[in-house]
Amino acid sequence: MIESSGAIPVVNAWNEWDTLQEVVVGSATGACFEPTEPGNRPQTRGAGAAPFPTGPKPAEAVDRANEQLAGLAALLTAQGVTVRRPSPHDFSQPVRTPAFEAENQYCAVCPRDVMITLGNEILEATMSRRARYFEYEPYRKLVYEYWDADPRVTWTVAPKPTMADAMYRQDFWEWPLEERHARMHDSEFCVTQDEVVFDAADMSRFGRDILVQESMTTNRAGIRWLKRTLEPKGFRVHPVHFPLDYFPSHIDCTFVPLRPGLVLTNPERPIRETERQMFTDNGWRLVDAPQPVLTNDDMPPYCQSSKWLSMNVLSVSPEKVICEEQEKPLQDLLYSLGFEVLTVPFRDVFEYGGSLHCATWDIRRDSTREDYFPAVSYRPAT
Ligand code: DAV
Repeated sequence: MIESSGAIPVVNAWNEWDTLQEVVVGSATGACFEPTEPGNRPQTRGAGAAPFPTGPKPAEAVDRANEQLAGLAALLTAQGVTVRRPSPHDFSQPVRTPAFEAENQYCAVCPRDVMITLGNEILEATMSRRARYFEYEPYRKLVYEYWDADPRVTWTVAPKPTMADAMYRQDFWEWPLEERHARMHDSEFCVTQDEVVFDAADMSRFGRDILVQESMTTNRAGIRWLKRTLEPKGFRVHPVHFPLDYFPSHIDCTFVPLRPGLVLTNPERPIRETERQMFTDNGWRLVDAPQPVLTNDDMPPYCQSSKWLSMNVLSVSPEKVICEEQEKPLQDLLYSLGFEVLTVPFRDVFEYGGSLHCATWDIRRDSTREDYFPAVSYRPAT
């Protein structure tokens, strides 16, 4: 039974770094290969590689990932953090709505993509892909438990988009790289602007300020919905862009806050100059991550994410960060910045699209809402 009488509400997280008390760690049980659909064209890595598989992942790949997820859960438990897990879900079931069909669903490895804690509120994202339409389901039992346990907890579900063919821009996948370069400031990707679309992992929390990346998985209508929903609650929502990332999806391999005043940045994906100013004007340091140990070609064959999963770290506190075991150059940088660094092996989770931050959803941190950007030029919702 969850305690509800504490000074800190059962659900309480205002940023990405304060001392972690309770977290959900994902699970690979029942995972399937992500199907090809208008919002996703998964490809096996390597020249002349076989077509991308469909249906359930092999038991051996699931077991390896689950072992590493259990290792992360054990490390967090040893740090005094309460760890929760998703409910079993049959991802091999097809999805059918009046507007579309998908041959199977995906997995519950990355709760970060779907669920976000914003203060004392749980928000379920719209999602952007058909196979992930019902991905909130493995987390609903937990949501009800938190919601039942403490009247201070609120729960918001974003409007579900149709995910009909017309919601997607099919030719996006055919654009040559030169065209992507020429259009890098347009922020037009595989989802059109007609419906509200966002994945939770495109957001990053900085107290009363929330960044939202415009991406393949979050459109401008999605950002507008977030602004209008969150600003009356006292948040300021800032759209951000990383123009050199031609396939942006989720902000947590690109711009990763580690403590007040410090963001780990991706040297190949600088933030738009005008958006950088909010940080420099408020005395924040942006520190580039070192090159990852793996190249993009070395990533697991079925992994659809980039080598920058290296910087997808999880903060246990403003002084302590969990980093993938083999990422020594990043560990050295974190030591030099004054962090205690904990490590776990996590490579076998990469083919499910995420590393340590993606595979978790922080429920409670010892955290209050603060203003880390007193000098900010800010445009409210339109
Ligand atoms: O850099 O490939 C991966 C994000 C996974 N949720 C990248 C982004």
